[in-house]
Amino acid sequence: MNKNIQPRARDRSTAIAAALLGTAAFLAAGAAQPVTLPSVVQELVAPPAVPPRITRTTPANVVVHLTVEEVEREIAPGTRYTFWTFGGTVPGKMIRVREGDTVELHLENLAGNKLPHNIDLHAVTGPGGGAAQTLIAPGNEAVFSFKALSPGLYVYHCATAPVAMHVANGMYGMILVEPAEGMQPADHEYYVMQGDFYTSGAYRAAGLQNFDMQKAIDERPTYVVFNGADGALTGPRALKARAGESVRMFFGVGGPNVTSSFHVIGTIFDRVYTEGGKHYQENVQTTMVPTGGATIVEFTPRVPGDLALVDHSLTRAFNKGALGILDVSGPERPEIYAKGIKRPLAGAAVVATKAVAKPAAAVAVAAAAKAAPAAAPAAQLRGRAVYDANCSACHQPDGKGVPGVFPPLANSDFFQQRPYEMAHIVLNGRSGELVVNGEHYNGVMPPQDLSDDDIAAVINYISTDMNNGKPVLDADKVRAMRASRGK
Ligand code: HEC
Ligand SMILES: [Cu+2]
Repeated sequence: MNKNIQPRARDRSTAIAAALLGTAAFLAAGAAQPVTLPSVVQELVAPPAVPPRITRTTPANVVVHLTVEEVEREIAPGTRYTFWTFGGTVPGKMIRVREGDTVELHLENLAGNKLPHNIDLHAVTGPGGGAAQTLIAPGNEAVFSFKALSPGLYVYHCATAPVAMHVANGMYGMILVEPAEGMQPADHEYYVMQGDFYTSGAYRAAGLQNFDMQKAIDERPTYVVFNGADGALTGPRALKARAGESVRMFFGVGGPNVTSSFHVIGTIFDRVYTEGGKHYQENVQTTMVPTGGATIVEFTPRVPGDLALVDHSLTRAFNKGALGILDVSGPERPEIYAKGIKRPLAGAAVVATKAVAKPAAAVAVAAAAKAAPAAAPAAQLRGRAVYDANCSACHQPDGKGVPGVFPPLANSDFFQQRPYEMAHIVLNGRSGELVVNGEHYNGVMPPQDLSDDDIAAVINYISTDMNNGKPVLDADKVRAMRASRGK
């Protein structure tokens, strides 16, 4: 859409200088508005919320005030990053207009910002999508108007050089141009965008992280997340619906580099407006969304439970953050979705029954362990995050393991005897005969690819929160272990 998103240095400084002259001159030089259109001010709400459906049946002049804000906040629990944003959020605030509307876009680059920015909207018909008209230094406002000719869901993004860096720092959002005839109502509308982030430290490394340009050029993201942070749509921030209610998602990919195989585990999309355009496909499992592209998906959950939004390139979902939850409430419908039955094979019955009885006694101890005061809340949070992401799949979210298959980490006599030595197991893996709480195990634990900090954090978390013990390790000790194993 934009041929000159990377203006030569001279053009760029000219444009910034022009912008510095101020809005009055800029407005005088700008195209006149058709005075006949009624003026409407766009309501802006934070994602995953969406501005209300349009009920107007005639065109308007829609005034949009977007502020560019450079803000430092968490990209993961305990991990901070400086985001560049449209409206203070990633993705930027969603704009919703009607086919035939004139959009009067006011872009303000706050005085406290460090860099020039602009906006290129894919909904614009014309070179650069508004990039040249809106390129401004901090402390300035640009006003630019365009007519929304074609209905659809469109990405907007900053197009200031280096463009990939501005986008990688969160400078993207979406504008929905509703068709003139309007859209059907839906019980829930949500706004979700995927983006890839490149930080100097590893995934979930603690503290303030810098942008890593080389990782971006190599397209090796540290994070691939929905709505600008690991966990932006999970836990208390999960999306919500009741079974039988219709859900519409406006889903886009800001990038800058990674496309999405967008999938919601546990549902089938009734309709997918492929690439955010006019026509829909029906009964779709996974839809491909390019960077700088979008889709509208509609579905109706039928049974209660957690539906997981993922990029079905799954290491992104499970190792880089591209995971969200739609929490569906409502009555069970066993005729649609049965809970099923699990039982041990005939030969294994004795072992399983014996083992299942055991943890019951340990539950009280585990509950007591939970009450133990935390040494350092930040380190403990981090340990928990590392545990949830790397250990819980096998050792179970509550640490009680699976009898005869995965040994317990909660109230484990084996762990309690030499807690610090357990870092070796995490570093190097373990296989062979093992006895935990009198139960025999003979499995394989693969080595875990974690930083020294993360290994210390997770072992300390298991010690304090699952075994009523003390923190036992720091990163230096893990480093020494790593060196001594030649690993
Ligand atoms: C792929 C499954 C898997 C994952 C993931 C996994 N483990 Fe294990 N873990 C095992 C198995 C299997 C054993 C028993 C190995 C054996 O039989 O020698 C084990 C044993 C252990 C033990 C010693 C036994 C005990 O109960 O105290 C510790 C400690 C441990 N794991 C910690 C972790 C930590 C910490 C993580 C996450 C960083 C983790 N494991 C991730 C499968 C896993
Ligand atoms: Cu920018």
